[in-house]
Amino acid sequence: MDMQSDDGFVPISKMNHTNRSKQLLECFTAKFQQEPVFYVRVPGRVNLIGEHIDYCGYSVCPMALEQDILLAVSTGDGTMLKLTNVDPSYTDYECDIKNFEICNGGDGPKWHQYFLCGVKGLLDVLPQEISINGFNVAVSGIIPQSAGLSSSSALVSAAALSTSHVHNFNISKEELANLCAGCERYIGTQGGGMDQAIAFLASEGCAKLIEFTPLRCKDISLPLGAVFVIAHSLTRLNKAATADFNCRVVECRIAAQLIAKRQGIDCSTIKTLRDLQTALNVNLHTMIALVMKILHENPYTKEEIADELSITTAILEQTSLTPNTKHIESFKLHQRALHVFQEALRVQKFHETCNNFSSEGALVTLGRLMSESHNSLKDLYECSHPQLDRLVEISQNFSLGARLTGAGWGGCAVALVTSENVTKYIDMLRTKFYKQLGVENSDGLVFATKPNAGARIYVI
Ligand code: ADP
Ligand code: NG1
Ligand code: MG
Repeated sequence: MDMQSDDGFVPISKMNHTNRSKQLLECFTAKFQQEPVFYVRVPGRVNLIGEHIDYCGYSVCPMALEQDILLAVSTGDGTMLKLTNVDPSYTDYECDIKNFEICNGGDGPKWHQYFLCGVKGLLDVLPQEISINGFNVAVSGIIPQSAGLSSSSALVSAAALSTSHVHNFNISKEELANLCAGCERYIGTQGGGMDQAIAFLASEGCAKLIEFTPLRCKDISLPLGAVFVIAHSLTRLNKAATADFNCRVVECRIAAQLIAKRQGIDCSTIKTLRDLQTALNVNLHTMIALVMKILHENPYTKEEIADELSITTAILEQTSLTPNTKHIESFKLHQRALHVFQEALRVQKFHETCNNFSSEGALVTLGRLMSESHNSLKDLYECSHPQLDRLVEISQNFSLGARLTGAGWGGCAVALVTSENVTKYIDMLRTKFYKQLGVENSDGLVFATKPNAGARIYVI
């Protein structure tokens, strides 16, 4: 990683030496009978606003978390890659790094498959003159999993970063972010680039506005006194285990193609709703008006879509669907496209409000935008969960605003709370949410955040 210009490359003395890093070291030495030569840390993230729009090409507002994936690494013998995890429920894995396959079995990928995504992504760009080395890795992760805080991307990104460092390969953070966004798709999910971008480009103390194609990253200074508190709904979804996530991706793609066709644009060149907006050269309000005019609210059948696009259903499956969405027969194009354009507008407003914080009522505006975002994800995008809705509803009543964060279908909520109300808000959730579900100890399930730094390599 090219870290000469910033703090990405850090001496080991600056790493937080905690019980956790001690446990990781013990796990590493017990398994590999040697000391690690470097450590890699990649944070999880919370997305403040801009949900399910990165893969449509629109900007998002995440920040990095303190919760992270930490790897201890040493160069191995020959070309063997050996993985172990401090959590014994993840079984050890090894393979020849020159010859492995990434597969996603029916009920979701195994943990090592995420690691292999990062390895493969990096090896694919490694110049031929660099000889390929195996390596040994012990993993410690404390990002809640399948809960919308991006544990999967932190693992994929940490794998790519360790592969680059083992091979002494100089690659910029931006290149790593782009590369990791692409390689997580080997697991099957067709996500955007938000998680990997914030993992590499985050800086301490600010959230980021991440823009795509090309990837750009701007600081967002969060208003003084604004604290974002994360709460787990105690429901989860592994995004690679079902077709839910990819179904939304393809609904957005098809919505873009259908509007393009009606507007006389060659729809084979349109992959995202933003491609469509760029081709039409109009603003987001006009895009919303087009959705209202062109897309009906009833679900579209595959046949109707094929008819509209003047193609066969077989071609539709080939060009617009994914292997795990080919069986889907009904697509809600109006609702999904409407969410995307309205959410993109909310991101603009959120960013403007943070930049212009002196304006009266700014905190209230930010909170309102977050709550509107949740309502849209619940009603138009249908990616929430009843228990998560309940958590958000309780949170909205005791904060400035709250929403689900990440892909949804379970997972975490994020609420905007003034600093003086954080303790009160957390206590309220303990009583009104967790205790009602029989959970007496909610430590680690609800916590205040502050914007953390991006990926780092700690060298010895
Ligand atoms: P998220 O919303 O956290 O990104 P995903 O469903 O996309 O959730 O990915 C979760 C998967 O990532 C887990 O099922 C596991 O395979 C992998 N994973 C995440 N953290 C770890 C970890 N600490 N150790 C091993 N695997 C992990
Ligand atoms: P999570 O919730 O971390 O799986 C996913 C996508 C993001 C983004 C969000 C929804 C991946 C790796 N991540 O995040 O790109 O689309 O959902 O905003 O697919
Ligand atoms: Mg994920």
